[in-house]
Amino acid sequence: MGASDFAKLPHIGEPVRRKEDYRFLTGAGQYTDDIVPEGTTHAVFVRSPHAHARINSVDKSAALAAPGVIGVFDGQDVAADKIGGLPCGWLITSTDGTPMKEPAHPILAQGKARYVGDHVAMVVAETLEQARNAAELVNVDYEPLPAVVDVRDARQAGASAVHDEAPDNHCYKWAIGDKAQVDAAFAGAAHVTRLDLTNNRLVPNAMEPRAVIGQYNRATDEYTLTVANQNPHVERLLLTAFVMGLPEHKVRVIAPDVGGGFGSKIYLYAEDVCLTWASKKLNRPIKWTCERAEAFLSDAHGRDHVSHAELALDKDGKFLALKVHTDANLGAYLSTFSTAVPTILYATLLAGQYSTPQVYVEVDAWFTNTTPVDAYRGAGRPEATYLLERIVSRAAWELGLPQDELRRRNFITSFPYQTPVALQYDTGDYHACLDQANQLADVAGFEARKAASKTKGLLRGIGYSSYIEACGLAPSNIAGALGARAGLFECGEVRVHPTGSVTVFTGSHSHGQGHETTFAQVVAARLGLTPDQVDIVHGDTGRVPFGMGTYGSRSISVGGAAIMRALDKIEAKAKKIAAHLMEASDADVDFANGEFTVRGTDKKVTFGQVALTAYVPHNYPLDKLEPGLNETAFYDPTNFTYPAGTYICEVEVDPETGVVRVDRFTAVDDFGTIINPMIVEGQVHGGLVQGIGQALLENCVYDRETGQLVTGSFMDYTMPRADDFPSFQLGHVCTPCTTNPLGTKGCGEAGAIGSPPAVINAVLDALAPLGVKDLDMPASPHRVWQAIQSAKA
Ligand code: MCN
Repeated sequence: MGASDFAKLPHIGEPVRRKEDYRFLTGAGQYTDDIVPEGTTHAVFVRSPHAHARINSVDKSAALAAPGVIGVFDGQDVAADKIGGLPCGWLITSTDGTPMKEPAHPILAQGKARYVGDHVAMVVAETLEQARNAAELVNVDYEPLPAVVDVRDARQAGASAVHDEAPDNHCYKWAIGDKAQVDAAFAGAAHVTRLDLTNNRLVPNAMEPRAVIGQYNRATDEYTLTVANQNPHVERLLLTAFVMGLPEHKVRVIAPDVGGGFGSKIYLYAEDVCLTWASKKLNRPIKWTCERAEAFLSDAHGRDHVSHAELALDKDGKFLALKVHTDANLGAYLSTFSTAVPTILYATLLAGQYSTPQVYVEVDAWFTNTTPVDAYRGAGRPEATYLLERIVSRAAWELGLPQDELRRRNFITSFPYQTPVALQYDTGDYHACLDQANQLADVAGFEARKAASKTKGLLRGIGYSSYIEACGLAPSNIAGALGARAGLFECGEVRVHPTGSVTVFTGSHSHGQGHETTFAQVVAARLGLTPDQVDIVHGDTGRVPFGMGTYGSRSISVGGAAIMRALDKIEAKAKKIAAHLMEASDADVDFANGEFTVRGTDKKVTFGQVALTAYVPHNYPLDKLEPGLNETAFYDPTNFTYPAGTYICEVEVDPETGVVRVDRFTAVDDFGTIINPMIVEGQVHGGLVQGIGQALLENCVYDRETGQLVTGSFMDYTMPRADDFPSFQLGHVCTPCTTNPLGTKGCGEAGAIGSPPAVINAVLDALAPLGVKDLDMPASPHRVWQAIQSAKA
């Protein structure tokens, strides 16, 4: 079935209420911490209080003698059992052909601790309190060493080395684009706009903290790892093949209800391995649930780029070339996907929505004594969009053009479009998004609102951002060529029951995105059922055949497409059964609205009759047909999907206090065919809140001297709240994706990608009369006030 026929099916585009919300809203969800296997013990981690320190010794004796303690483990125990380090899933090759530096990432520190929060020991006790008390008795002899936390320090000659394997802290130098062509274009430019910027480090804060239960069954020699995770099969593969050396079939990974992830639950973490490993040593189930302050130290952080960009334009404001250099902070160790974020997921997006003929991007990635950095909602694409959309607005101001006008002059208008940085966009209508955004945002009324703000002593500004992202990760052949150490297909199994209801097993994982509803809509639409007749199962390697999980807004476009493939097989087999029932050739059978008909006759049978016949095969052509109606498909996409849109933000700034208030925010997105507009709207709202949060409030700060995490709790790290936002104005344009059978483009990250530059551009527009030309995120009152004072000075 083609994407255009699919879009016309019943339930597609319907705002079906989320099936999963009944259990969530009535307290019937089953999160990892709700699960208490018989005999559960509790783990507490002893974490380094130093950003960098030699570990001279770990004295476990007092902890081992404490009440209730049944085990204390440190790096030496890990080494003795030959448990490997945590692997990195993406190999980046430097421009000189050498592989990235890949120092070992032990699950419990060996010899050195490399960031505040690094795991040094694990205490297991009968109760959580006993484990906590005993953890205080583990006596670690640390010898503090100098620490580097900022890339600007890490890259200095003579900086303290985080790893012996990378004495200059350099992990890799990577580049994309044609430097010579870019230099030539700059030589002939009428105007060059330059910009230095920092993309601030963020701490992901899912509502449910990470949680793990490790269990071992002596009778079967099998492990069960229950973990708040976004991709249980990937977790199992990494754990078994790369770290513990176990056969995959002896480990079952269950990710039950998961309360948000935003990327931070993609990875194989040290805690997951420690609990699995120790559950066999102690022959007891072990549970660990992260504390909120502990999560600030131990969950992979996001962003943290320092960049310089230059945009060359001709006399008419047409972009000639873009040149970017980025220093990316990877933290102390390479987290699972960390190395792909500032390269593949970032630099390849720097063409944006524009027909810039030449783009050259160079990335240096550095180790620092900080928590590892990895993908966080958007992963690389927010960093690309922030840089590009900031420099485009700056260029517009320098040329005296309206922000939207310069964008219009440079939009790509013909598809497919091959960018100079590897990606090929299949569809889009960037003018339509911008036009609709201008209309919804009532840009025509901006000057009047600005005058009204002025009467209150406030400065009003307007900011644009026209983002594009690549999601639906990923064509395995492209990902493999770019260094991925895994395939990125998805798997779906459709099991039709004898009574015609359906259970679907998907390798995608829902942790807030509503898959139980939208995937059911897709299956119901295809089979002529209601969404209530379809159940979606995910998050269990023991039930789902295989899966690559959820991140990169891939689930509907890749996971949904795998289900569509399985449905194609179901339909083909069901037609054969229907043909047998109606004594016709299956080539003459059509299927629509849950009914099989024979072309040119009035014969018909229902999907329910066919399902029953599949399992009650009396009088069945067994030589031609197997009983049963159960099909599995794997789908590997041929391209990414390219959601795009224009966001417009309007702010009021109080020049006396530096306080910024977002007064209006308009987001017009193109997600191709939309399955459930209500869920999509919720996804956009969530993304916007995270993006605007980064622009105005959230900031992860390390002390540059001591390496201590200064923003280690919600007292210092400002999470956005509902009253920080206006009611969002949303609009949609639809150019269906041409490379998947649903026509969908991912929507889960768009808001977080498109919004930060819109906000900062709006603040800069408001402050322009005061001479403020630059501002880094977050535009906190203090920072805005300082910028105003410096401009005055
Ligand atoms: N959808 C739709 N029509 C479209 C596109 C999507 O109806 N054209 C629906 C999908 O069927 C799905 C939801 O919207 O129910 C999101 O789909 P998709 O864009 O495919 O994204 P994923 O399901 O793969 O979710 C991942 C994405 C990412 S990468 C992050 S990070 C993120 C996000 O989703 N983390 C989230 N949204 C989140 N929402 C919640 N509540 N919690 C998180 O951790």
